[in-house]
Amino acid sequence: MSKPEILLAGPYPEWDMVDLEDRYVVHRLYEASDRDAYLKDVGANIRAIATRGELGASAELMQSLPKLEVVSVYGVGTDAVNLPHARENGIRVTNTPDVLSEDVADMALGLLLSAARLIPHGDAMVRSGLWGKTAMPLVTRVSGKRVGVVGMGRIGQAIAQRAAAFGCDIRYFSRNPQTQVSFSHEPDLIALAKWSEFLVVIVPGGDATKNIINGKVLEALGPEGILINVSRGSTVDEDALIAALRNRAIKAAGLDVFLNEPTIDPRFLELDNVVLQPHHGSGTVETRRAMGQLVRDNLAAHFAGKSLPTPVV
Ligand code: 8YV
Repeated sequence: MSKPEILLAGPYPEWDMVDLEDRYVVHRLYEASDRDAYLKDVGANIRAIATRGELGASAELMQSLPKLEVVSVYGVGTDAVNLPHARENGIRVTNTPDVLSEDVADMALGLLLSAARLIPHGDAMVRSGLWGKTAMPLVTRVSGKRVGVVGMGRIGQAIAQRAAAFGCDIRYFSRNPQTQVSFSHEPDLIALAKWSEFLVVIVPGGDATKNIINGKVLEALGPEGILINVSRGSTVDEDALIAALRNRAIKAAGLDVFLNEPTIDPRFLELDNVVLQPHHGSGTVETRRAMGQLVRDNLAAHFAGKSLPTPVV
């Protein structure tokens, strides 16, 4: 039997490629200089897309693949996949939940510690030989503070547990209270921001949460407040955030996600009160291996006619 043909929307680690090449005819969209011409050339027989969280799959891409059956996302977020289009056209969609929650939560705490304790600043000071010549500023304590978590899904819970281990007081905002968690639900985001010393954003991306962190929320967080975003760039109004950081309307931010990745707004680079990461919350060997395995397990289950391990649609 001939191997099914699949489209890779973005690169995968070598350990996934060995298995993918073994089972499928793999077409690498990201290597094409002319995407449209490439899709015209190879699209007719493609039955699956293996994509990444930030790349997703647009309706246009799916439309260009008449035999498309399944989209497997290497990531938990499916905001970049046109889910209504997939639903209407009987295209299955899978993602990689759970396996990345702990690492993304670690990144949130890492950014919080970095932004509050000025760890990148201290590192630069030591490297540049300024230690002893200039004073390291006194920094902000993390333990025991009030932490607001925006979004209390699996990753939000992992963040809250970590902050609780630091002796922090935790409240969260979400559309509905989560009955399985013991933290206090705050239905008003502005009230949560006012109460919080640190505000950590981990809601799914997409239209429902676009710019949920706006100028008003940042104003409520206030000049001693620190914002952490490990969700999607779309959840934060970047103009408002840059203005708030510039004017010291908030103290600092730690960001793993941006609107235009990887070509982020260059104004971020001029700020000394923001810690920047290249969307790498899930980027540990352990988690990326598990994510790749789940992508491959979903594809294998689909082509074997079995139920999908982690279906979204
Ligand atoms: C990944 C993510 O970095 O899970 C998600 O939704 O955005 C991240 O875990 C990404 O999917 C890898 O490309």
